[in-house]
Amino acid sequence: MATPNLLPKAKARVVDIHTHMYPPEYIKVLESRNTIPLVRKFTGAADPRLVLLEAEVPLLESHQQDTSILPGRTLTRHFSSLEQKIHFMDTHQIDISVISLANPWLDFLPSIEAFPSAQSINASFSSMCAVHPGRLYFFAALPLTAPTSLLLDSISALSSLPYCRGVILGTSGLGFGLDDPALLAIFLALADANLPIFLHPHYGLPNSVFGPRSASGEYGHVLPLALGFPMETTIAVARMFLAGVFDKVPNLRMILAHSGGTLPFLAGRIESCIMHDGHLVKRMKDRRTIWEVLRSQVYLDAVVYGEVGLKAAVEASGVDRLMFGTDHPFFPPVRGEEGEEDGEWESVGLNVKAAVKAMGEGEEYDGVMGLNAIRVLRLEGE
Ligand code: 5CU
Repeated sequence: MATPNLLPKAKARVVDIHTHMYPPEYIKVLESRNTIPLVRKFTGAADPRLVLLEAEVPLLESHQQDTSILPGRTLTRHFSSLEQKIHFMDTHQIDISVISLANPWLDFLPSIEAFPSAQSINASFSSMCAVHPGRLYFFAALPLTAPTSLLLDSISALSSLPYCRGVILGTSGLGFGLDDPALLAIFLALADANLPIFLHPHYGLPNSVFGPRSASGEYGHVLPLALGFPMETTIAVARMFLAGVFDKVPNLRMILAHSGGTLPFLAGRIESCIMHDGHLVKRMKDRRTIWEVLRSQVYLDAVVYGEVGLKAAVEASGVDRLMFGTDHPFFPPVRGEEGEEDGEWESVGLNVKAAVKAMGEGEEYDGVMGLNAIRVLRLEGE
């Protein structure tokens, strides 16, 4: 059953900056695969399943013996259908969406395939945006495994696409993370092109930290998604900060998924650890603090599902740097009633309620729900 009166309507326009799609050609690739990420039909399930995460591998391997818990999640038409995206937006009174390819993007493809695939996916997103001008924009796929010269050309091409407003990146970089000095040229090019990075997790933490009961599926997706994802983002940004990336590329702008993982909560601890490490005090003596970086180069989405986390995000980055998101098509209703996915989603309602509780329904709420994104991502007037 749909939750009634889910969204207090913001007085200004509502923008969803964290909303994913897998274009049909990407789903075809997943269907052809035997290792994660993959799409597969399982006995006992009406719809194919999308299996993405390393944490899902143990269940994928044991499903023949035990079919009571299926690996992955249902691959609904919400993942690839433009019509469904617009229906979801209308249902939740979302005026504008900035769509992005979901994890794990093109990380699993050989570098020779990743670049043309990104071009095809970005072309698909451009065409989708053109069907609904003013309602859709996109963060482009940028496969860092491709040769740097191709990536630099592609960044310059992306900056002139009418609906492209940034790029979505995972945390793996060229295999050594985002503090790899080899990435500085890419970061500089993105900053020069005024294309922010939407940083999104995928790899989480090693399965061993979650234990055998999580591996058997007993704890569902709670540990990898609720804890592994945010820690991954936190670690990636902390590494960039310690490497001085933000000081070396002062115009680089990053939008962090899930309200920055745990950064707003842990920034003080990061600062304290730096201050108490003689070697870092010397090496980083002219640095800005992580608090300063959070308030000047970082934006956070408001996908944290609770008032306390959202207030921490507001305190860390400033209410004018926070932007609403849904994480659609992940986290659909689970009760499984016929047609329920076409109604209102509780996962959306949780983030809206958190915003109302954290900041009331005045100007700050309108900013977080849409006006900040319109300003930061230049969503006006195409
Ligand atoms: O349910 C999941 O695994 C996910 C995912 O993979 N990516 C995402 O953005 N949200 C949830």
